[in-house]
Amino acid sequence: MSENKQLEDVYAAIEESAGLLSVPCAREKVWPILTAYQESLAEAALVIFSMAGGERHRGELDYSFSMGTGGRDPYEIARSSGLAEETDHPISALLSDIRQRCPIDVYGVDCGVVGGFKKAYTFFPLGDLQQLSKLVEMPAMPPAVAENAGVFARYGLQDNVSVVAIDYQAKTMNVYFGRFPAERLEPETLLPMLRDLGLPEPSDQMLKFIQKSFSIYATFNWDSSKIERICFAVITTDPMELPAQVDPEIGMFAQRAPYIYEGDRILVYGSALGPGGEYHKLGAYYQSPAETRKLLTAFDSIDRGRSTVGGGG
Ligand code: GPP
Ligand code: MG
Repeated sequence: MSENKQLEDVYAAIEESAGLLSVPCAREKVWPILTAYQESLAEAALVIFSMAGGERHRGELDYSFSMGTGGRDPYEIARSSGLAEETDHPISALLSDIRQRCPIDVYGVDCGVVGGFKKAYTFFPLGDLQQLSKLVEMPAMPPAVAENAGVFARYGLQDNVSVVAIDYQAKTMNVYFGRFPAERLEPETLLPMLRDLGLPEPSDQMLKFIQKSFSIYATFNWDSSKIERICFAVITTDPMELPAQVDPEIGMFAQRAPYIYEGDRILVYGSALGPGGEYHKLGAYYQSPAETRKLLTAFDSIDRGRSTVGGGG
């Protein structure tokens, strides 16, 4: 397939997804981003369309894709293409701090149809998850990560960092924990951890959802020692998981988001908890090529027998 045809296909799918959510999609906003990352998209990247429920999140569709580590990093591309503003905020040095110190398997990029370029992701090798103690030594890391690291260590997550996300617009960063034993999710372990992190108690339905999660991620900023939110993600092909039940728009997206692989649609649901309460979200895999299945397993719990993904896979 020619690169242009491929970008046109991705663009059409973004437009269709935005349409499902009544999000205005302007070609002049999305197209420059697709062309800036054209080479990555041509590698048949993993492509995910995401949305979140509730008033605060309505009106946006995010599109994310994976990116190889062979060339420039995603933030360098964003800056050189004018998609990200230059800043003297410490966030601008974080990706290079991580690159210098950690093995990176693959990058990721996250953009909004409305908001434009937002995030860069670093995915660590599955067999070489990173230690929180290594992250906190990085000069550009928000101090809040060090301030909360003791809590994560107390609950056994210190060696399980699977991904870091850097949100250049929100000036926040996420630390993702993966491949942890199921016990970490049991209420006796989880509830004291959330309390120690200064977060409210989740509802009973969220607590039940959390039991199935393959990834826990916390959001930090540079201005506060407090965690902004914590999110639990469940990967499945079930279009009726909790977020779809509580939010009809999430349910609709779970049934109708476009995708181009065999079998059932792969869905990653999230439930997030912050000082303001809970909200839910969904990422639907649009493209999930065999060679990037690895990424899927990074977030998967197949090895724990708790995932319903499989089928085609
Ligand atoms: C979770 O973040 C999303 C991912 C880890 C998917 C990335 C996949 C790629 C192929 C790049 P989120 O969107 O739930 O976090 P936030 O709340 O910060 O938006
Ligand atoms: Mg998101």
